[in-house]
Amino acid sequence: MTDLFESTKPATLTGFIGKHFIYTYDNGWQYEMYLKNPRTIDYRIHSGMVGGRWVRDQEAHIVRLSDDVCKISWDEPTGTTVSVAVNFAERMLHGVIFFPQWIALHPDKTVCYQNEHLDLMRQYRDAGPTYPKLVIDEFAPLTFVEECGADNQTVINCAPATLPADYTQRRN
Ligand code: FER
Repeated sequence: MTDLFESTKPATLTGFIGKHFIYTYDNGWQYEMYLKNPRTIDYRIHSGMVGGRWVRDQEAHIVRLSDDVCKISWDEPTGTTVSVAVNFAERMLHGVIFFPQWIALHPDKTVCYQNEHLDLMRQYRDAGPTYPKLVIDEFAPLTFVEECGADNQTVINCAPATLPADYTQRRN
């Protein structure tokens, strides 16, 4: 029986935890993710259907697929589910996002600092409609990657709109 609050294999994740990266899906949607610890991610959405949304301390399932490749999967309070496979050697990821129908109809309802609206997001989720889901399947090059260490609260700590204009333009 897997402990619900433990990563599957935390010892295999040392090369991935602390990574902070910015990426733009081939459909133009720009995202930013921080692998906070073996069980947790923070993120911001800079553009796209739910641009402006940001989240801290989302529980996630993070696994190592090779020395350079990990997979991050999670179930949002909104009912959106996401699975992202990241290849740090090739600086490329592939994400699949499964949006409930209510978000496809009213994406603006999820554009907020989610941590302050968790109960509302669960109410929206339970009210639906859930189906048909909107499935987004896209590759994204990583345009910026840095190491920030584990459990760093300063990496994702403000809304996307309050960042300097050139924040997402940094390339490395
Ligand atoms: C991602 C793809 C989708 C991502 C987050 C989402 C942080 C969506 C989240 C949401 O709308 O709830 O790569 O990375």
